[in-house]
Amino acid sequence: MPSDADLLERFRSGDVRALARAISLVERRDPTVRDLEDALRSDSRLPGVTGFTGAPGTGKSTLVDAVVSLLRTRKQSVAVLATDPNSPFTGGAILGDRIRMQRHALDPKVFIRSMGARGHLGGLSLASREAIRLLGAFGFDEVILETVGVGQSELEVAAVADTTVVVLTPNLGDSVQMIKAGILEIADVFVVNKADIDGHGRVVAELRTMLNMAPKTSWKPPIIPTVATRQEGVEQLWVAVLAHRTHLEKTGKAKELSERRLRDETAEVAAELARERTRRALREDPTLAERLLKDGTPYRTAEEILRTRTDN
Ligand SMILES: Nc1nc2c(ncn2[C@@H]2O[C@H](COP(=O)(O)OP(=O)(O)OP(=O)(O)O)[C@@H](O)[C@H]2O)c(=O)[nH]1
Ligand SMILES: [Mg+2]
Repeated sequence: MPSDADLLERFRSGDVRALARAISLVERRDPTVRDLEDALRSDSRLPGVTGFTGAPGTGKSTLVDAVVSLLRTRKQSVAVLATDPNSPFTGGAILGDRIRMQRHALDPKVFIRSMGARGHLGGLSLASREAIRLLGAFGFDEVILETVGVGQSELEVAAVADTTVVVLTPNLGDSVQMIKAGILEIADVFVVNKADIDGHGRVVAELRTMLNMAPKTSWKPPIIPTVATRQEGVEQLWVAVLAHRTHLEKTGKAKELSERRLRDETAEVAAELARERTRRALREDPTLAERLLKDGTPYRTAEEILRTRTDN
């Protein structure tokens, strides 16, 4: 592995391996990436960030692949971050079947990378936010996040993406009534994929009824039917994503959102630092640890640690 001494230079010159290396540092929470980030700050522009989430096998990767193709015909560069909440760190290895985008593998304007989330302090959102800033500094126009909708992962994606696309299909066995709680709130755009199979119309109709019953908001999530395997509906999908982006800009929500996220991210990082500091104090100070065990006072001990310890 090349040394990191010239990482900044290689990154600036557009060396994709330097980008991959920087994201690995982020993934491992290696603080040396901070110098790179500081140096890059002035180059940074934020890319458009679109998240795709949905149950396993709904066709997210196939759709994302089709969106990548569409964006490439428009001469836009695009990075795909595929995250799997069930996998440990991948070090950038492609998560087998989960990503079906091999046809873009040789296109230098397409960057595809997977990130594992298991065991990641602060969850996926901290790592993906940092990765998105790096991708922006590297010059990518668009970033697409794909995550399997299990556990909390779709909420984490929604916390990072400007626009969240929730992918449903007719053959999930669950009718729309059984859509996981919380999904309606995070969806900016619904895709009902696999429009080529039976039951599609019913899912669309049920979803529409359900959305009509939801409280009125300034943005009503559109429902886009697609056949990802045939690239059908993909242009309409992207029109909907861009319309949502325009809505965010026009209503001032884009600015509000990015400010709120910076505050939230800072709070999350602070929580993570405090956690690390506390674990270290308890590990390195047997007296403190013994007292905690004897008295059973986690709150008081935590407050004391935060009040009296520093990291250096
Ligand atoms: N009939 C039909 N099959 C589709 C369509 N889109 C995707 N598929 C198939 O559905 C299967 C799953 O597609 P993926 O794109 O891997 O789905 P995914 O949501 O990324 O799956 P995970 O990442 O494992 O959650 C594959 O066999 C696809 O070929 C579609 O529009 N119609
Ligand atoms: Mg996939």
